[in-house]
Amino acid sequence: MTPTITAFAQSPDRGRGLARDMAVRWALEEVGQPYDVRLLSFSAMKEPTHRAIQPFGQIPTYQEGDLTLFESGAIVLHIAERHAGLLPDDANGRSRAITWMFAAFSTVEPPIVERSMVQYLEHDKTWYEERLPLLDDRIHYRLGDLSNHLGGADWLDGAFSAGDLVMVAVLRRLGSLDILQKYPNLSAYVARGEARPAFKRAFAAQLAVFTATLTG
Ligand code: GTB
Repeated sequence: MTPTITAFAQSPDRGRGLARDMAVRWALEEVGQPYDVRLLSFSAMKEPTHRAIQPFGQIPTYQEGDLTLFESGAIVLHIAERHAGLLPDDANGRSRAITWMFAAFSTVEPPIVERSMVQYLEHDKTWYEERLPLLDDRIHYRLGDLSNHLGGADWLDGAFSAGDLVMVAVLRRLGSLDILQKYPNLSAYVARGEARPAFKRAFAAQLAVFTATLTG
């Protein structure tokens, strides 16, 4: 059965692939699973019909037969568990790959998200200029450790896995900030992820949604 995911009808990232449907699309492309996309406006996301499948009124969601999921991490894990290609065959390797998914979401991403929220919501506050460098320090603290762990390896633990997919998606949220460039091995790591054919297909698909909003 072809799964259906939800995504922004008009993504605020203007097609940069930073919204959380991107990781889900990428995972589906990695395993070769075709999918449909239901695009939602901001108001539709807050309707009871959508909240029935996403209690927080957000994207993405994933529907496949009688299974409905939300939370991009849970969706990527579901895809990785049901298809070959995103988790190692051996049980310990699978657990380590899942550990990296959690590390991406729970340890690396929080200061990155907090910085973008402060930038977005608090730029006019008196404390803004003082707060930003503190948040940058917290991001650097995590990136320094991640960089040391990755060293000269291509991926975090052997072959590319769902752990790398999620970690690359998280690091991409640093966008055009001059932060990732200070870690050449992490910049190369993200570039390796973005060079994967599955990433390119997923990126093109979400970009097409944005392009359609310009022409339509
Ligand atoms: N923990 C949830 C998950 O991983 O699925 C978080 C889902 C989430 O944050 N969804 C966001 C959403 O629906 C879109 S992705 N927001 C609407 C709302 O809450 O009302 C977050 C996002 C949005 C925009 C950018 N951007 O413009 O760069 C990047 C990321």
